[in-house]
Amino acid sequence: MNATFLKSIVKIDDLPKSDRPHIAFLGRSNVGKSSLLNSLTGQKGLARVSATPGRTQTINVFDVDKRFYLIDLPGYGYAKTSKVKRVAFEGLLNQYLNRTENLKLSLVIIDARLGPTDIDREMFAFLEDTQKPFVVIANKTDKLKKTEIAALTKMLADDYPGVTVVLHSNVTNKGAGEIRQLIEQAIAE
Ligand SMILES: Nc1nc2c(ncn2[C@@H]2O[C@H](COP(=O)(O)OP(=O)(O)O)[C@@H](O)[C@H]2O)c(=O)[nH]1
Ligand SMILES: [Mg+2]
Repeated sequence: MNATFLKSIVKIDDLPKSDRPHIAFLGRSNVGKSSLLNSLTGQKGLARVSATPGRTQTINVFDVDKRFYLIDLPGYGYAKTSKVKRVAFEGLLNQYLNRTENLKLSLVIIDARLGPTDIDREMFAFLEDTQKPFVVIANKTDKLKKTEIAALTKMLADDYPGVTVVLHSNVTNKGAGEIRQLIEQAIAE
């Protein structure tokens, strides 16, 4: 997957006008959205990986072979930014989700160590209610024991039957092939 950085935007009107498919990376700050984008494209420095949560307050758009876009969205539910900023930024995320007609798949990344938090569950409910296709990526599985992975898998299967869950780690690259396949399937539809 050969991706190039296209632009960072802070206003929804600045999204590309093309009707190419979009694949979105969603999740709380620091769950590993940018790292996943880098590992899927095999380009380490592509999306900036930040050790400081809440830094990505823009929508970063990447072009893949002039076929589709990878969209690195602002992290949600980050409480430490100022209240005003937080609203604006959730506004941008909301606007994106409500207005993008070509959104073929959202990869909702969660921290496998925590499991889905309340705000992650709100996001799943929003995507279900608005009938937007999504899969859950349980990231940082390198930090879990086998029994913990099994428990998380069971919890997600019980709470969200029918939702595809991929166990992933940016450290071991586990799950990356499966995610690439899901992306290719989604843009082919
Ligand atoms: N152990 C481990 N650390 C990860 C993994 N993915 C991301 N990280 C780390 O988590 C932090 C946040 O990652 P980043 O991609 O910037 O998250 P973002 O805010 O969601 O874009 C960085 O320090 C990454 O190195 C993973 O699979 N395993
Ligand atoms: Mg990021």
